[in-house]
Parts: sequence; structure tokens; C-alpha cells
Amino acid sequence: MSVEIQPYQQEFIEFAIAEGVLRFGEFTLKSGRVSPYFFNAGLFRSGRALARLGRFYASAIADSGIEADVLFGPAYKGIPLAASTAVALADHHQRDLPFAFNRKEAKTHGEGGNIVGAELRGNVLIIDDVITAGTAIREVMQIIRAAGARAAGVVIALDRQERGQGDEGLKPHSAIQEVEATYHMPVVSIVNLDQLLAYLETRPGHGDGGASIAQHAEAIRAYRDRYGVTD
Ligand code: OMP
Repeated sequence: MSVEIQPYQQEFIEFAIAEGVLRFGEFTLKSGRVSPYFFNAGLFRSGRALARLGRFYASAIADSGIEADVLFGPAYKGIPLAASTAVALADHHQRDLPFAFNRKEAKTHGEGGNIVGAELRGNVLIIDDVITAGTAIREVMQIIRAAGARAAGVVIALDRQERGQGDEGLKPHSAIQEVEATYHMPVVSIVNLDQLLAYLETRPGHGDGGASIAQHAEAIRAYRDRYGVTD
């Protein structure tokens, strides 16, 4: 299987590794699965890193062709992501989109409500970090619908391409595929697991904990064989 990977996607993987956001080793996920890699978007934590991150999200949006009227960053992690994406779209893509985010707690005084920034109307593009079970995105969909707007899609940093977990065991599809089918909207990622693996397979050098990149790639392949989606 040949995996297409664009220069900006390769740069994004290198950037995430350099910032310590993408790590290799043994990590227990929210789902309880033990993963050989983890992506922690909270570690993009300097002005320069956020500015650069915003440019990657903006490139993914431009690449996807999704048209949106407003960007939405779900609290908390989505807020700086959507803000830096809005800046990058304005600075590098001549697209000055309104931007909004939600509070987790509704405010009862002052301006009230739990949406801050632009009004949610028309086509709303959601900016988030990682979707695993899809719980967070379902909540966001309720917020957008309650405002009378429509979701145009979701942009995330990494698509782990993992099968969901149901009462009867592994589901055939990922939570992302379910979100796409349920809400009839695209979920776009800057990179996905297949691209990460394709990148690691061509990269010499050493990774975390003394293991070589080849060993990390091997562990990720085994994990993908066990939990990965097949289409
Ligand atoms: P849900 O879609 O609601 O499960 O949310 C995804 C969450 O998974 C993220 O917000 C993180 O807390 C967590 N996560 C990562 O951030 N990076 C990973 O590589 C894997 C996970 C995870 O636990 O599955």
C-alpha cells in the first residue's frame, strides 16, 4: 500500500516529535488500550510553536476544500488551536474567518451565555486535537445545533485510525468514521496513522527510551494490526 504524504505533513510530524508532542513508548489511553505512541497537543506551548501549529491546521483546511463561515474551538484544548488557526488563515490564506469558543460553565451575569467570540451561524468548522471515542465531538454538535448553526466539518491534528469499542467488542469502524456517517460531515486530519508510519519507515535515527525508530515503527504496526481500521 502506498501512502501519500505531502511536504507539510512530513514537516508536521517532525515538528510534533521535536516539540515532544508526539512520543513513542507505552501509554495507556482513555480507552484502556496500551498504545506505543501518544499525541499530547497540550505540549505545543510557546508562541512560536502555536503560530506554526496554526499554519499546519490552516494548510489542512486549505487542502480539504472545506468552506466555513466560522471557526469553533471546543473548551478547553480546542480554544488555542482554533485561535492560532484563525490567525494563520488570515495571515497566510487571505481568509479572515470569525472565531468562537465555548465556556464549560455557563455565565449567569454580564453578557451571559456560554459562547465567547463570534456568533455561531452558518457553517461552523470545529478545530480539535484528537478524536478517540468521539464523546467530546458529540457534545460540540449539540452546542452548534442549539445555536441554530450547522457543522461544516472537524479538523484534528492526528487521526489514530483505530476501531471503536462497543459492548460486543471491537467495532468495524473508528469513532471518526462514525462521526462522519452520523453527522454527514468530513473529519480532516493534518496527518493520520498510516502517514506517520510511512514517515517512520523512511526515517533513520533513534527515538525515545533508546529504542530505534525501526522498533517504534514495528510496535505501531503491531498495534495497528490489532486495533486499526481496515478501510
Ligand atoms: P474522545 O474522542 O472524547 O475520546 O477524546 C479524545 C481524547 O483522547 C483527547 O482529548 C485526549 O485526552 C486523549 N488522547 C490524546 O490526546 N492523544 C492520543 O494520542 C490518544 C488519546 C486517547 O486517550 O485516546
